[in-house]
Amino acid sequence: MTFFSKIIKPLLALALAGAVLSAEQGCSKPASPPEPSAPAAPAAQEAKKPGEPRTIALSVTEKGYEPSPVTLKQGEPVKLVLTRTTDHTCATEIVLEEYGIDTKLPLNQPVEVSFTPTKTGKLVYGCAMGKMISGVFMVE
Ligand SMILES: [Cu+2]
Repeated sequence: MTFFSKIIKPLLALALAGAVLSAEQGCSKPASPPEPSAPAAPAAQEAKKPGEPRTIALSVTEKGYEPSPVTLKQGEPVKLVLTRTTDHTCATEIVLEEYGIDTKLPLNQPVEVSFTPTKTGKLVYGCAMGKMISGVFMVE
């Protein structure tokens, strides 16, 4: 059986060598960390940037100033965007003496009024006739 062993031994040796090689390849693979499929997404940007006023849309309808009451935060600047949509009431402006506001509201034209509430509590604004028609901010 020398012929057989002469053939088999080299084959075995080759097979062993192959096994060792593949094992070495397996071990020598660089242990690189898995690549992230995409770079980390930047944190979602907030609609309101720091230092920018909070925007509050108010309508002036036949029911008055809407919505009301609106809760505000003390020290947080707000930008009111008022749109008067009716000509059937006397609420043709917004008056808020505490913050020096007395602004005409042309029909169907958004008007911006900005202020920063400095005191907590109820804040009543309204029309120019003693706030016959009025709305309320609750400052917290
Ligand atoms: Cu009035």
